[in-house]
Amino acid sequence: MSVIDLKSDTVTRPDEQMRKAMSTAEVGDDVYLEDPTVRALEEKGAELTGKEDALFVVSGTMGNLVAMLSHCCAGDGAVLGAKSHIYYYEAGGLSVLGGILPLIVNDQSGIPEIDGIQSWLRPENIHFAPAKLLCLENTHNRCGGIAVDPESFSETADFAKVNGLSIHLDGARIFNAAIEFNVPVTRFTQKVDSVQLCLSKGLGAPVGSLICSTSAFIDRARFWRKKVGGGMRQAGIIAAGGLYALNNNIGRLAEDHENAGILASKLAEAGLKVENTGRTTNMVFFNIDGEGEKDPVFLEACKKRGVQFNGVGNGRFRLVTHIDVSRKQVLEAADIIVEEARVCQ
Ligand code: TLP
Repeated sequence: MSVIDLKSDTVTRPDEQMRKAMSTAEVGDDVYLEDPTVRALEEKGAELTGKEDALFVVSGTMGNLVAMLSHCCAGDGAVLGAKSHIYYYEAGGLSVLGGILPLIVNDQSGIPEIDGIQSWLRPENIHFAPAKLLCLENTHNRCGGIAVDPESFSETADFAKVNGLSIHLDGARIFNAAIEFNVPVTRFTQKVDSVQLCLSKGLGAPVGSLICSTSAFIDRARFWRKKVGGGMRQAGIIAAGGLYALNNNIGRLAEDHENAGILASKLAEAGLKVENTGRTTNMVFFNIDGEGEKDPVFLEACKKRGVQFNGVGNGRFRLVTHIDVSRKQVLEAADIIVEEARVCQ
């Protein structure tokens, strides 16, 4: 039985051409700044995002952490969406390793509310941890994979800037947002001081993320990456996969969005409760009846028939389309999910 894996866009495997690029990559010791392939990847990331420089890190989580450590000192506050990946899914690294206080704001629409950000802009006072940084996320994972439009994004970023906050963008899927609105990725990245982008999500590389920012910031980030044990040696082998992805796999993200749209329509037509968050990119969220007690049974029944995906709690499920799932498989998966949901509900 072939498996249709919709758990995440992190599950992709490098194809033949990407593997060839990796196996033939020129390498050196990157801690000595001697790996030409890592350097080429960093230069490409900086060029695409319109930043001066970039740094290759092992994961999105490390990219966000190292960026936050480079922006803030212990005791500083970072304004974060309550549903942001940094707050929800990164094991509290910012507080454990950086002594940074999360200042939480409602981000139900995919972006922190301006009133909420405002409420953390408190006067200097010995009682308050000062707000130093605002973190944004685009596309927004837990809010349905929603792509935040360039206008709302700019309005929020401009508000933060005018009020003296630095801005970090968790752009794990920033190319999905750019493709969705058919704008250059710089429409988003020019509004922020630093961006973390993942090579190992929809872009299909096996490992890695880039932090892109000014040269001075990247020097600081390199220092922090070393402190958290992220200095790599002949990393060109994995960087080559990322470079191949940036050169070849950005445009095709549109296919994943189309496939997610088809999947969402199929489930909705069959009467499943599909969340409609507007620009949902490569993710589909849907709900089945109950408080979550049927979730494991439903997931297992689909898995037994070759369709894998994750529950995110209380009868809510996420399906993610990606480079390793074809249109035909998406249609097959929709039929199986609908049938098993009927049995479970
Ligand atoms: N997200 C993963 C899980 O951790 C939930 C997924 O399957 O979607 N920012 C965003 C917006 C992300 O979605 C993720 C990964 C990360 C950062 C972290 O990236 P990695 O997994 O490379 O540390």
